[in-house]
Amino acid sequence: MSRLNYQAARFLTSAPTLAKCPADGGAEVAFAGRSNAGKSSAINALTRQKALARTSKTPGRTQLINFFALGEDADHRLVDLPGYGYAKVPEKVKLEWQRHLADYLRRRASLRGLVLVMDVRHPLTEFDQTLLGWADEADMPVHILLTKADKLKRGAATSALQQVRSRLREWEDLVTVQLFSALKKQGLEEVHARLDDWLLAERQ
Ligand SMILES: Nc1nc2c(ncn2[C@@H]2O[C@H](COP(=O)(O)OP(=O)(O)O)[C@@H](O)[C@H]2O)c(=O)[nH]1
Ligand SMILES: [Mg+2]
Repeated sequence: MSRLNYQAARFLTSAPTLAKCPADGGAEVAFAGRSNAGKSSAINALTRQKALARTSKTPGRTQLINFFALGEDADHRLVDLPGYGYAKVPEKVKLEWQRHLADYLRRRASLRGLVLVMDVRHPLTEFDQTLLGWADEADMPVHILLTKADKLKRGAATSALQQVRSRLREWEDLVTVQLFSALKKQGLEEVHARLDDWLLAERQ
């Protein structure tokens, strides 16, 4: 059983930039990942809501940072970051967003951890690796979801998991990895446990 009530998640606000984010108090966990990786679907599965974070077959539309509060107050938050890597976004906009993201990781005091969502069939893209580098610099723990695990046979999924773990061995103090499927609701408890740990930890 998770300690926080993820089903009670509600939309709080959207922000176009870090400067317009809600007050930097309490604790939050941000979800990042390539467009179409399955980020919104993961948030919906974790909160058992069908359309809390919009899912879309047209990736890359959301360029806003969306905040969700777990319950009445806004002390515990999930944050849906804009997806990256969408081809139709102009290069200038991409670079601008990357700068914001790096700032957010460095400066957001309430940010306790990053959930990095990757398609299990296409893990560790170039920008995933860039992001891991920034997280490392910011000393920000990362939990990786290898999602869409339902698209692979069990053996292939397990071997993808092992490969990613071994490629990330140098970061094993900061990074954890698991298989996930929003479609099959696979791996929810493991994510909830990680989110509980981060969101309920005493500030150091
Ligand atoms: N089979 C399968 N498809 C998924 C899963 N998660 C997401 N998808 C599909 O992948 C596409 C992109 O998902 P979405 O959550 O919008 O990705 P986002 O751009 O990262 O937020 C949609 O068509 C989803 O239905 C999953 O666990 N299994
Ligand atoms: Mg999305």
